[in-house]
Parts: sequence; structure tokens; C-alpha cells
Amino acid sequence: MLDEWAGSSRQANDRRSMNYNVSIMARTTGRHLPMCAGLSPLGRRLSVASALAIALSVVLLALAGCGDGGGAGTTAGTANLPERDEFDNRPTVQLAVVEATDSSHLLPVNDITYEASNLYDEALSTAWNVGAGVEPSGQTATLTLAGPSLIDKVEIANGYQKSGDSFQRSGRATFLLLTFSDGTSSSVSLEDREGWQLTDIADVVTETVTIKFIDIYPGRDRKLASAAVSEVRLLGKDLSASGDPQ
Ligand SMILES: [Ca+2]
Repeated sequence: MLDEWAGSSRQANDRRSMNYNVSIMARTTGRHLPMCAGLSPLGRRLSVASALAIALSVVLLALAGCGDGGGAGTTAGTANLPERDEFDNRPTVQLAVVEATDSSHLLPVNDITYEASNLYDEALSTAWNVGAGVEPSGQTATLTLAGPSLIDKVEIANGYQKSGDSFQRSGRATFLLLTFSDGTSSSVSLEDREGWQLTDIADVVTETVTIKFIDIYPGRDRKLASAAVSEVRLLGKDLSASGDPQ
């Protein structure tokens, strides 16, 4: 929905909608005009004028409706996306994440939280951690970017890397599925080790990234049966106006 081609398609639909309205209007006008036959010339002129006034109102309402629809359908930032040639020259950066939500997380323990916001706090000692009666596979966390961005790499710190013991105690991701705001996905395979793991993905323009646990390296604590990811870095090009190189 972020690409300009989607916008062109919507405009085409709007035009088809407007043409349809005009077509209905023409048929309606044509059906009523013969009823003027028994009127005086002045009456016929007034009737025709009335019909034209109604028709004009219909067209204006249709245009107003199309305008509203176009505004609602134009996603935030779409109109401001730079041309591909222009943003190809922008530097690859770590993209800013402004919000995270998740399908589930472990309850806090002694002020230590396990929410998805731990995925982008630049601390390997904090993690998004799921389990404790909830099957980790299928759980999701959604990161919202500061603006529309092109992503071509992700860097992930697998497991709960607070300590070697924490890493072994919690499960780690074998595969993560990343889904983007246009509905496309990329699968990321991860090794069972501490530290950062960099993965190239197919270029995608998006404003959100949803991370799903697909398969798990089981943790040592089989009762907790958790799985964790400590950090996710999204790398690519910021396509918002503020992403212009200085
Ligand atoms: Ca963290």
C-alpha cells in the first residue's frame, strides 16, 4: 500500500467509480426528459434546467466523495515518498523504531519486563520473552518504524542474552518470519548462539515489521518453556523527508 503504483490503481478505481456515477446520471436524465413533452417550452426549459442542476449536484457530490476516498486511501507518507532514483542514494542506516506491541509476553519479575519494547532498547540484557503456558511458536511482536522505510537487512540478537545462564534457560528462535505492511514476508534462519546475526532480506518498503516465532531451540527450563529474542535492528533507508542526507 506504500508504493505509488497502488495509489495509481486507487485513482483508476476512483475514476471508474466517477464514470459509473456519471453513466447512471445520464440514464436517469434520459428517462425523465420525455416526460417534459407535454409541458410548455418554458416549462420544458425549466425542467431541463432542473435536471441539469440535479445532475451537476450529483457530479459535485461524486467528486467530493472521490476526494475523501483518495485522502483516506493514501496512506501516511505515501504522497511524500521520494522517487526510487532519489532514495537509492540515501545511506543505509539503522531505522528508528517508535513502538512495539506483542501477542503475549512473560509477566514481569522484580521489575524485569519481557515486553516487545525490549527488542529495540539497544540492550542485550533485556528481551521479548514468551512462554509459561503459552506456546512460543506463533507468537508475534510488531515493531512500528518512525516512517516509511526500505529494509534490506535485519540484525538479530537471538535468545535472552542477559547472561550465559539466561541464554540457556530460555528457548531461542530457529526461524523467525518477518511480515511487512504490504503483506509480504521474509523467513530468517538463526543460529543457536549469543551475539548479533546479520541477515540480508529482499528489499521491502514498509512501516511495520511483525516478527513471528516459527520454530524454537528448546531452553533448559522445560517448565517455563519460553523463547526469547533480545534485540532486532532493522537496516535500510529512511524514505521520509527527514531521511534526506544532510
Ligand atoms: Ca533488548
